[in-house]
Amino acid sequence: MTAWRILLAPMALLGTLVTSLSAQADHGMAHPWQMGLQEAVTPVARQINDFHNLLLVIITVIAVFVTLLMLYVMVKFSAKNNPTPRTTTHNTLLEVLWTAIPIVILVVIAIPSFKLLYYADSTKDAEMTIKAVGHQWYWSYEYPDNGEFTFDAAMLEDEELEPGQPRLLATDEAVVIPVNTNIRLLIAADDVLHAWAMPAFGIKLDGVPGRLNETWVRVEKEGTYYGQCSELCGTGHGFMPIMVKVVSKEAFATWAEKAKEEYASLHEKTGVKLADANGKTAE
Ligand SMILES: [Cu+2]
Repeated sequence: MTAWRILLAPMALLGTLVTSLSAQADHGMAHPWQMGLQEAVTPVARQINDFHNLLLVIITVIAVFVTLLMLYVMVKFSAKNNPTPRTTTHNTLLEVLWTAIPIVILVVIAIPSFKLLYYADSTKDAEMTIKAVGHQWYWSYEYPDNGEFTFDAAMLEDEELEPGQPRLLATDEAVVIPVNTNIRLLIAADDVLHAWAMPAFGIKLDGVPGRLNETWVRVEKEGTYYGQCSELCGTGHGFMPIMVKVVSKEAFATWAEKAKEEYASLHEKTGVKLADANGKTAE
């Protein structure tokens, strides 16, 4: 009992420290001394956390089992304890078992893994669409459903940071999205490979020139979240972060009205007239 307490005390202390650190921060980003993954704020991220925890249990059991087995063999069959070894080479039962058991373990891993892949792939009932395009070295965003506007988001330099804004993560313009809304995310690039990665949302998807990748997001908690480009794209790779502000649906509607006036229109920028849901193009 006492031995357990001694073993558990530092872990409990660490747990308290980690909880208080994450409670302090209202930002979805990595923290000093963070244990585990960032707090999940989407259904996909939550399932990724659960899957990660399942793998953690499996890998721990395997590592402990193999370590104990090796220690046992090293002691029991050492030259001192076992001076004249037997010359047996095959054991059918053992060979069948050490083939079959890993297969069972892999199947146990594969089933939730594939389920999660399909779940994260796309949503059938998207309420709106946002397109993110990677450039060397900034992101641009398009809102085809909320006034067909587009804007660029570039990293803030150290001297431009406002108090509380994290270095290398904050951008001049934020991607504003409404809370509790199914959003289709289209990700592309116009020069080289980039990747739009947002740990708290469980998203990391490549932007590929000439190809449109799709995923989806439904954020359940308002706040500011930070991510980074996660595909090596050149010298500015570390300097094209992603900043997402998740706000209430009402605040989003107000922002979109303002953004329509403030930002460039997609028509003007691309010369393309977007078709609405009925295939009608706007004039
Ligand atoms: Cu990049």
